[in-house]
Amino acid sequence: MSRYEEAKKIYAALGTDAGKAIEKLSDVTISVHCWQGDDVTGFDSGEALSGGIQTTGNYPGRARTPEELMADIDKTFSLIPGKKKLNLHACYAIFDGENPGRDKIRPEHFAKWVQFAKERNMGIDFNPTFFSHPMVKDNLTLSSPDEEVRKYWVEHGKACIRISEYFARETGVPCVMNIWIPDGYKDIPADRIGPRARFKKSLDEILGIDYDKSLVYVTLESKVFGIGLESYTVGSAEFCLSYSTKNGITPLMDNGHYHPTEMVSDKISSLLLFNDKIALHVTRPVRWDSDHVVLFDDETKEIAKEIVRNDALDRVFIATDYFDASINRISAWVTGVRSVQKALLYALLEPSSLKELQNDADFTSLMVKQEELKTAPFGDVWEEFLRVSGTPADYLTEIKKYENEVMVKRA
Ligand code: RNT
Ligand code: ZN
Repeated sequence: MSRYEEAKKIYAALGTDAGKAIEKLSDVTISVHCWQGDDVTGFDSGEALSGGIQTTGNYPGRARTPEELMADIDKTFSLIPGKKKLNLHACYAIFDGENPGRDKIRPEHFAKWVQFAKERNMGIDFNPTFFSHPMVKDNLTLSSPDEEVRKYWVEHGKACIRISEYFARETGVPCVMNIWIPDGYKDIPADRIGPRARFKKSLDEILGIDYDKSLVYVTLESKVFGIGLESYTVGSAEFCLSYSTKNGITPLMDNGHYHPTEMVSDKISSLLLFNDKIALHVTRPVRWDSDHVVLFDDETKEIAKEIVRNDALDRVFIATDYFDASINRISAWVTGVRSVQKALLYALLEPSSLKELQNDADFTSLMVKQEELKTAPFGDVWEEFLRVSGTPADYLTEIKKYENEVMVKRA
């Protein structure tokens, strides 16, 4: 008997069907962020990364051109099992001629990405880029008191909705367009409501354009603070959640965007009760919103359990969001996405009988059963998932080879 067959029996005795878990996981799409490949640099502005987010490290091999990034995405995706979608930022526009500015970017500036996605049979998600740009004034964009600045970014938001529609039409897969602004203040503000009122107005203006809501899902990502923006963030949790609920868009939670003892895993159920869809940025905050590579750790497992237990795999847009420049970037990419998938598989292997133990107030058995599951032969089921999806279990050898043959040559 193979290790997987043995494992299947053990899980059956625990009350779950490992074969069904693999089948379900094969159907889950992960929206993979493109920005791990080049340290969130993009191609459109030549500006340093701003907005209170930071990539650290200078491991060799950063993708410097669209061609290099596409090649790295291909290598990365070949080592990730299951269904994928490509998550782009507006700063990854590819200009053949002149750069018209972020307020005037058009679908044609993403034609090469569409071709790339179509050839690989996948959809595209999108993000307007409200950072790393000279029009970010005093750390403000959509909430700026300078009307010229605010309007510029409103136009950017509208342009991005058009591009998102184009992605959806071309690929045949709806596009999730996520709005996140870095706007905030380093020190104690004198007016907290003013910037939020302007942000609200800006969002109203962006969403006021006529767009096809079956093609574009607009999501809104909140944040607690950023580097240099420690005292006040315009797009706080309360703001973003209230705005989303009131305006029928989708809330997005990034698990690096809350106070350290606040857990996104605990928030998912509440949001599911009040929203048709919700969106996630899965990351790993270490002491702050550090965007470390996602690992198969407790909180990632707990987030996955909440999605699976609540039967919400088709209601949660799962995207990754991390950037590590201190290790091989492709390995970072693959490890992070595989960790999310491992967590989902782990959750899919949880027996539903645990809920009954909770309702029967049998917390003794609940604790023992939960601990028992931790040492069940999960790895053998994961390896079977890799096998059926035709992905090698060992990705390190392949990546080291690519590093030597391709990445180190990028001087
Ligand atoms: C920043 C947010 C945001 C970005 C990306 C690049 O704190 O998490 O999602 O990471 O848009
Ligand atoms: Zn995020």
